[in-house]
Amino acid sequence: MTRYIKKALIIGITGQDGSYLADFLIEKGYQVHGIIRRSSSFNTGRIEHIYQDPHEEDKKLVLHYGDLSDGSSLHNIIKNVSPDEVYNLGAQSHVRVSFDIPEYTVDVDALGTLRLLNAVKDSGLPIRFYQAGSSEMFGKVLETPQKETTPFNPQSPYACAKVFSHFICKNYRDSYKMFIANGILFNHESPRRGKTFVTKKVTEGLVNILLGKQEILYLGNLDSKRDWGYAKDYVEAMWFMLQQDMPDDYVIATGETHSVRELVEYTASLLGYEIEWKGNGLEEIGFDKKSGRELIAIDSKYYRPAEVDLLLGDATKAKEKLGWETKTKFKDLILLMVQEEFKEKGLDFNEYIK
Ligand code: NAP
Ligand code: F7E
Repeated sequence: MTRYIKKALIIGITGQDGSYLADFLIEKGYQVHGIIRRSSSFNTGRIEHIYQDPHEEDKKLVLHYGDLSDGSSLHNIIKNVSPDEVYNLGAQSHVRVSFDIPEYTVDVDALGTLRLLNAVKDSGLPIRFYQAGSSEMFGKVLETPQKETTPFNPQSPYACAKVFSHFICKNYRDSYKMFIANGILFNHESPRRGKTFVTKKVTEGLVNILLGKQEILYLGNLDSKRDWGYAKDYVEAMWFMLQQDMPDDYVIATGETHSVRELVEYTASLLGYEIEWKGNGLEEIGFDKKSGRELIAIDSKYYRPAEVDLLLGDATKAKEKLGWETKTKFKDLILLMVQEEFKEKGLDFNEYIK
């Protein structure tokens, strides 16, 4: 019988962060439990490499059906699993989509957190709880760089829901003396990033264009700026937050900001293109200076009713208190995402780009 050091429950285990966190915790010697949603198709692609036959005993990874919109499932799972640590990474996490399905987003991203907190509280167990807060909560920023004390000014249903979750977590921490840490994580990306988020869309799209699998890449606002880090680095920070003597809130960021335009230009340069821009607004196009080929065009459907123009995080507190610092900055991150695009297609980036 395997001796696990602790039991963790991850809500959102099938997502980008959940899958990296599961890898990280299993490596540390945890037994990892994850909540997955019922789906008519497989949604476990990101955890396939650690998935085990459900009939195997004493597994390092155990999956349970549940949903943040269903409080009874959360209560039952918490009761049956009795985890030491709970990581709430479950969310409708797409900001643009949250404008299309605002009630659903708030139900899952705000009330879902409350349901989970109640399940943890009612269990009476000394569970440590991590809440996945977001730099989107800073919204139209009231201070730059943004840190733990910067006021929130959310600009989307997604961000409003995350602000609720942040404060209800603080409220439960203060009211019931629960160990709850709020992470305020700036954008973090990886080869496992969902395909409709901009870093994945750009790296995958431009590689596809180079390989003749796609004609053109349509994007929205090229001028918004983000502090982009690597998801694998960021899940370590979540764990550190739950290993402290006292629960607290932490900004996790790289301290660098880049525009979507720079993201396109840098990714293209790795593939041997040199991007030049012409036109304005919806008419703007990005083309390769050498061949004259059009690579980027604008589609208004990717614009948001309200945009977050600039995010830049100050993670000094995390460095001082958690000893956490990002290992991967923007250029390394984009390079590793491009290399992985080639690998997924059975190609070697260094061989191909000579
Ligand atoms: P993601 O890839 O979109 O994963 C979201 C996860 O939540 C998936 O496992 C998804 O399940 C699950 N989920 C969605 N609706 C659910 C529901 N009703 N009940 C239970 N689970 C549900 O997101 P991520 O990038 O890994 O982000 C993880 C968390 O951090 C999210 O809360 C996100 O809002 C937050 N966050 C992300 C970033 C970032 O830059 N990545 C930054 C700050 C905060 P399916 O696979 O079935 O869809
Ligand atoms: O957009 C612009 C878009 O969708 C980044 C989520 O993980 O991080 C993520 O939210 C920027 C925005 O991420 C396209 O307008 C231009 O300004 O990759 P994104 P996000 O909205 O910052 C935060 C921290 C979270 O918490 C969220 O869960 O890129 N942009 N053109 C585009 N964005 C997308 N998706 N698609 C485009 O075509």
